[in-house]
Amino acid sequence: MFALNASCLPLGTGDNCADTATLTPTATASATPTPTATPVPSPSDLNSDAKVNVFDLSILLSHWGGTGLGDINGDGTVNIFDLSRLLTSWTG
Ligand SMILES: [Ca+2]
Ligand SMILES: [Ca+2]
Repeated sequence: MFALNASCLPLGTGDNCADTATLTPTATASATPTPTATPVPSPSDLNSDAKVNVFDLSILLSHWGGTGLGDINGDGTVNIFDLSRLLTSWTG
């Protein structure tokens, strides 16, 4: 099919006025799944409820001076430094 081109003067068979523009398929963007951000569990979330609040504070205080649970910074003792980290991570 020839496209009407008013600015073209047909010569010979008129092929010179043929619409030479070819349709090139455009790449369609395929839907790529967007990775969902996985919340990084806070080490201050001592009871693993995805919040850092009074319950975690209670756990920390109940282990105060000891080891293990509540030792947020992993230095072997539950102390003011762990409390500081917990309060910094406080979500309420
Ligand atoms: Ca918690
Ligand atoms: Ca500690």
